[in-house]
Amino acid sequence: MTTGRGGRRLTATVTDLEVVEQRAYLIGVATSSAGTESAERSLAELGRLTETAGSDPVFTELLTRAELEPGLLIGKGQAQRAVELSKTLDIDVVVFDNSLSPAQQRNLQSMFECDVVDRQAVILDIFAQHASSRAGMLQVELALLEYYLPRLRGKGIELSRQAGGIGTRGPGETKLETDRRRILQRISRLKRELKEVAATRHTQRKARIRSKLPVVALVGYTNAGKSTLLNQITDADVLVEDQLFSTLDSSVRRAELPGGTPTLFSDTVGFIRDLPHQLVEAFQSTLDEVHNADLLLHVVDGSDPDADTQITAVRSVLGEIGAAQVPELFVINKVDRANPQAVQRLVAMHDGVAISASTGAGVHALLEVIERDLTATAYRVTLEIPYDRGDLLALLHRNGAVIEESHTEAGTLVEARLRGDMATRFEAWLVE
Ligand SMILES: Nc1nc2c(ncn2[C@@H]2O[C@H](COP(=O)(O)OP(=O)(O)OP(=O)(O)O)[C@@H](O)[C@H]2O)c(=O)[nH]1
Ligand SMILES: [Mg+2]
Repeated sequence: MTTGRGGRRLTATVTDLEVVEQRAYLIGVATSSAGTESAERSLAELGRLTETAGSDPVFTELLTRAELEPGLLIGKGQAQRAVELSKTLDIDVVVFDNSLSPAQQRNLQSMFECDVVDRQAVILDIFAQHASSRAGMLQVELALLEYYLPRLRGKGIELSRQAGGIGTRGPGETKLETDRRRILQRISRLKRELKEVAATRHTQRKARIRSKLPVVALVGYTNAGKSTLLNQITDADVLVEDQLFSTLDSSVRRAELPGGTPTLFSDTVGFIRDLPHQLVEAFQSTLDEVHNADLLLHVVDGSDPDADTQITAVRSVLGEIGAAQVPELFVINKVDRANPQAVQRLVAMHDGVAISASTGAGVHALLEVIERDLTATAYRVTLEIPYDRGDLLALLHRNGAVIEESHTEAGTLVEARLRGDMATRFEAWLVE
């Protein structure tokens, strides 16, 4: 039994009578080298994540250590204190902000009477609750199983003691499979099904490429305002919510830029620091939208004091999915409530455009910049340049964005983005 997507998810007990909200105890660990400030912000974010997952963060604590312990992450004494406190506070789940290795998770779990999970498990749990399309559910389930498999004990039955909290949910209304052998079977089934989904997506994308419309992908930290911007640009009706990871499926909408260029805008899943790599892998086909885009709009919440860290986290995921080479335009959003100096600094630092996706301020100017950027590199081409035409290769490097180069018998195979006039100039060397 659950509430709708907007509200907090309520989990019914086995008897289906009593509604239980997990009481969570959040622990962050700062090392002297990394400093406490970023650990504090990350811990505050974990609080929001925990709430989004439907649990109640009743107690939050930042521990400091010279270095992290391989066995327990924290010191034995610190762990024992936390065990006592969790009993006193009647805690259902202890959530570590730092990632726990499977061994650390098991060791800690054996000390506590309640469940012990980490930030990644919370993110996975939110994804499980928000998945709604078939592809989204398959992707999330695959990520969940791959995350939990090395964390199972024995045959795996003892995944979690409490029914229906972080770490037990599958996507939608399903419960997570907890038998090792069945998990392995399920993982191969999911991979097969996802291959089929990816093939369909590939066909759709090819049709789009044939239609030659440039694709602009909105990327950014979760809650930065990507969906709001998509709605503002294209009059779409994409779900916007003040919560983390509202959007899991990509949606593509068409709009005309001020100069009349028809363009496809694609909204997709938001990123976060320490995004579980199982999720990034499972979402590969969704994220192909980003990888294959002609331009990335990197939407930044200019009103968040943590904007710089968020930008770094997003860029690191972009690198992980092989999208680092796609041209990127920074959009500093929420200027209606941000500190003007902070916005100015971000704009100058990233050569960005300041907007408010909710009021629409700056959005027209943004579309003009997008149009200019697109015409600078609108055509993605594969060329084969003969070895005796070093002059052409040099021209390409000067005037286009070279994505990849390899060598064949006939010459240099180059994948690049070019302006329309340059693409025409290179027509003779185009590879179909
Ligand atoms: N004040 C203000 N709020 C905004 C602006 N843009 C978006 N928001 C709010 O920020 C919250 C998140 O917006 P979304 O558009 O859902 O963000 P998102 O990047 O799509 O988030 P995810 O899909 O969860 O990754 C919502 O409450 C929006 O109303 C803006 O320009 N100004
Ligand atoms: Mg969204």
